[in-house]
Amino acid sequence: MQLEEMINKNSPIPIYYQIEEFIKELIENGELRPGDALPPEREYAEKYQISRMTVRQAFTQLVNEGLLYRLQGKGTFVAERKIEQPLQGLTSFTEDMKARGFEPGSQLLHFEIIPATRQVAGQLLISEHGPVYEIKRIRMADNVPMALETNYISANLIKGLTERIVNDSLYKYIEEQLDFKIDSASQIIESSVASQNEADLLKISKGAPVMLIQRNTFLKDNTPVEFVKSVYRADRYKFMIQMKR
Ligand code: 16G
Repeated sequence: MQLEEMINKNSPIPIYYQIEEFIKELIENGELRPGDALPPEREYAEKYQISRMTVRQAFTQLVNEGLLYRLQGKGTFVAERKIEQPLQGLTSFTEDMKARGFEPGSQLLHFEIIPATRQVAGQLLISEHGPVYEIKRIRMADNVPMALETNYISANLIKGLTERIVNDSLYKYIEEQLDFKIDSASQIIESSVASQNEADLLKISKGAPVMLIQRNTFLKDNTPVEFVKSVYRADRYKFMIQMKR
């Protein structure tokens, strides 16, 4: 299909939006694949007799949605497909990545037992200043940074954590070594933009869209087992939830 067959200049639908839909379709049906370069904006504009600004607006929108990315001086390219994460199951990062055929990895940034702040104590239902592990990790799929994760875990509940353990899977240790049953969680997801530090660690640009996720996880008897704050790349992740009426 050609763009001129698609573009209807008399339509009330803005042209930039029609271009967006056209490019989305090319990506969806595999005519444009991850890593492929798009024709320069100027070429598009001339070929289809539309203004360069309009083409730029369409490209920018798709960059913001994470479908395209720009490389300075090189052009605009098709991004990798986003990882679609179902929200019904309570899974670990390691399990999620393995299920998708990615090699899970972590880079440990910080591992320390600290006195719980009021917020952390409130979330974990322990006394303020009680000992908690503070664990900061960059979570990776095939060596590509996906998320930054900060876990707070009561050191009186989950004993014996080490740097080696959290370089692997925390949930595996809790369930297989300590024999606790991780049972339920509640999660809050909100949108934000990457700070300079987050951008450096996630290898994205400052101000790029990210999702902030807060997870409270509980054992069978409702004891809080972790309080986690994560920053996920919005260009690589989307969340899916099934609903029933
Ligand atoms: C996921 C969880 C996080 C949990 C981690 C355990 C979200 C938003 N967060 O990243 O709460 O601590 O898995 O992963 O999904 P691990 O067993 O691989 O260490």
